[in-house]
Amino acid sequence: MSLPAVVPAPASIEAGSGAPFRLTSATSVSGEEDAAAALGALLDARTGVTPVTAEGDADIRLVIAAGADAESYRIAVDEASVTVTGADAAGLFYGVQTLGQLVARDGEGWAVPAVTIEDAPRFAYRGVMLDVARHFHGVDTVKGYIDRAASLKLNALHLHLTDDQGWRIQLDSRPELTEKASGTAIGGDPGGFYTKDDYREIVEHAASRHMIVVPEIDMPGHTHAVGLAYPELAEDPVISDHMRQIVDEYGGTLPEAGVPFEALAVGFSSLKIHDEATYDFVADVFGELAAMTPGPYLHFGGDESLATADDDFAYFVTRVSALIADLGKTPVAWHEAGSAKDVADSTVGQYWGYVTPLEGFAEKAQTFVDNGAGLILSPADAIYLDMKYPASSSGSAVPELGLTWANGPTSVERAYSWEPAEVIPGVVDDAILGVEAPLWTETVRTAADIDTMAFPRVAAAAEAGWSPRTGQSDLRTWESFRTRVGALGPLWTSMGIGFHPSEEIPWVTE
Ligand code: TNX
Repeated sequence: MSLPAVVPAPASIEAGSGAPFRLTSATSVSGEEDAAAALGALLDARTGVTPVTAEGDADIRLVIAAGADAESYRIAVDEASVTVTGADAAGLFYGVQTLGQLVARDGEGWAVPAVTIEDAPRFAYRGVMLDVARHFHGVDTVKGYIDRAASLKLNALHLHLTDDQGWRIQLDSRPELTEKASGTAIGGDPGGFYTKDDYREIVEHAASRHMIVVPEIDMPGHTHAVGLAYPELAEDPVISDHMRQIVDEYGGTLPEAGVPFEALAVGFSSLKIHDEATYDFVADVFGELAAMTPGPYLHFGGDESLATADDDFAYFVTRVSALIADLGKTPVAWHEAGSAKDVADSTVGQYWGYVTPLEGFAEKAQTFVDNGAGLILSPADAIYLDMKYPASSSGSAVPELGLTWANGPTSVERAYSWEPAEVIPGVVDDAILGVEAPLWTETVRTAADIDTMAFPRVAAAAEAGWSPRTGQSDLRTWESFRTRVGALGPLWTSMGIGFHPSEEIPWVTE
């Protein structure tokens, strides 16, 4: 018998020999209340059957038993009962997600195959990033994305809250930011921002799904919007030939100081590096954000600062990383910040180069490894979810959504076929904090667009972050993955996920 399909692949899974557990309207559940509620919602959406709550040993038992690794869980299913044991609340939640994937049609009814699963994550940090600056995405969309990501055992939502096109988070210390720099987005679309209550709601919803929020305020580049609120902090835009080409190709107009920027080009803006007012601003922004954010990380960007001189960039990164560390938070920055040799030691680098690094990229990333803080891996030619999908063989054109700069179009197979410990030479598991799949939103305007771009490729990123390394499990192959993902089609549909029906995947319809 073939093994039931679980994504991301569990550390160990063994099919039992007995009959399956049958789910009926009489099925009872006992144990942890939050986990029972999560399971009830999942089963209701997938099957229409909601287990009844019972005291003591019910048919489905949801238990926390401390002692095993953080976030780990165990599932034992036989004909009579289902037991899910988490090492902690997160582990139990992940066990419930796996159980949701195991439920399958059984004639007219529903059943869970006899199976034993023992599972624990490979990496502590498993993230998705959503860019809400290029196009704004409201609280409900973000909450939906949290639910979707958590179902794949991802535990971090990185919000790219600011960029040249807009500032999306309200701050009491600097109200002009949202008053003057949040109203627009790419292509003349409306902007928007999160109030402090909105942000709190997102943080709380994430926590209920065992996710942290990692807020990013991108600087010293990607700061044109700051100049709309505080012209005195911003340098004039620096226009390159490359930018002229991008604006020719994708439309819009070149940036102009004091005018909202609605096109796609990057690398033209910079904060003033040698003005103390800049650091007062940075202190206000990260000070307030630290107080609003229970998670340990504050991301300060640092990517593509092409309009900032190299030594100015290093000076800025050194100061800002130290400022964040002094707030008691762990700074995170895109890997370019590793060119500053004095970046605060606790700073985590986020690598966005390719699966095979281009010249210079690995060296910058190495700084964070040498400092002992390590790396989050986001290889752009594999798990940048904003890259286009390939055209289907039926001859339809390359799908409209998405960009191509990172060796795109990016197939699901390419999103899957890389191994975290083989990206940067010498950087293996102990220096890798985890894996994160970014979704930039230059072309991504709606919740449906997010679903299409993320699913199924985000499942490949989840497997890279959670599952045993390539070669250490029979399940860690593209052939296995595509079959297992295909089996999730009906579950994803029941969750309302409008996934891209990639023809690389043998989708099951029920
Ligand atoms: C690069 S890679 C960016 C973003 C763009 C993205 C589009 C990196 C850290 N930054 O500014 O939105 O490409 O794919």
